[in-house]
Amino acid sequence: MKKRPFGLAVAQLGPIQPQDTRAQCVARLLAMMHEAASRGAKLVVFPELALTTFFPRYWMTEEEAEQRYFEKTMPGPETQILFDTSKKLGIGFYLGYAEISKDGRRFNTSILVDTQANIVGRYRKVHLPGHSDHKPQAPFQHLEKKYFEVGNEGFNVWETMDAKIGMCICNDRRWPEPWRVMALQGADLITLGYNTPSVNIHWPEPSHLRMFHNLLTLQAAAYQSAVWVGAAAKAGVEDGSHLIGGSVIVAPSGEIMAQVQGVDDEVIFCMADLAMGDTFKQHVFNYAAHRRPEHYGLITERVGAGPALGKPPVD
Ligand code: CDV
Repeated sequence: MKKRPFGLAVAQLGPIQPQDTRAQCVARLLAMMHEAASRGAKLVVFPELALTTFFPRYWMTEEEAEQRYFEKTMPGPETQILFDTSKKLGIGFYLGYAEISKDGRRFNTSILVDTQANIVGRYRKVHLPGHSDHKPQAPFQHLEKKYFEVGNEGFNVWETMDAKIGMCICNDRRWPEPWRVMALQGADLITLGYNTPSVNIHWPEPSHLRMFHNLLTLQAAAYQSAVWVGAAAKAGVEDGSHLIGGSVIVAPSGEIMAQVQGVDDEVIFCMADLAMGDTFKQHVFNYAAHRRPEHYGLITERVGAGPALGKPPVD
């Protein structure tokens, strides 16, 4: 099978402190965009909410959050330079940020920008973890359900940059459904950014499980969806709260092809052969030949688990 090389970079961000400015964050993203381009990348994946600290850890009014942390336009005054540089270097990018839509709604959003700096796609996060009430007893909050609406544009794949590229964000990676919906659009590559705290505020989860589940979901999903995965974390200690990091590039075989070494700003790169996904799609995961959707109805009929449907055989 003819190779389909695609230069894929993932740019992990070290911590962004609450006092750090947009301009400082953008300067760090630009430095990594330059490095990614110099290593031959056609696309660089940045994290979820890459322009600010992970602000859902703080209780504040929605109005204050909008003022401090949300983007009213994209590109905006501070982010225009990312687009100008992308065009100059001929590199596309995935960027996560807090979006206020034209009609004033708040979403946890990512965009896909092509090598000519056109915004070709937008994804608004569907699976919002955490809570909307104030939990003063918790070491920090996880208020995505307070600050964001559930995304209203579904899980899409865009044909761009000689590939079929999908997007999701952070918690989405733990659920099989987004992967399958994007795989059913023939995705070659699925991109995502994430902010995963090292502490689970809801139960005393052993800390090693945080990274285990991160890699488990990314590797299983890459294999079961026959896609490449570029997953970019925000990492390290933000204002006393540690984020796990662990950014990776995973092949459709489920193997990790590149992984960060630390919890600072770091670019990883792989010349991904998109044809590897085609092989899996034509054999073990030939969906047209082997899927049996007539037996998957409960996936869309039920939200939570309901009664068991098994009965003794009658014949
Ligand atoms: N930003 C996230 O969506 N974080 C969640 C945490 C809260 C578990 C995640 O799934 O990593």
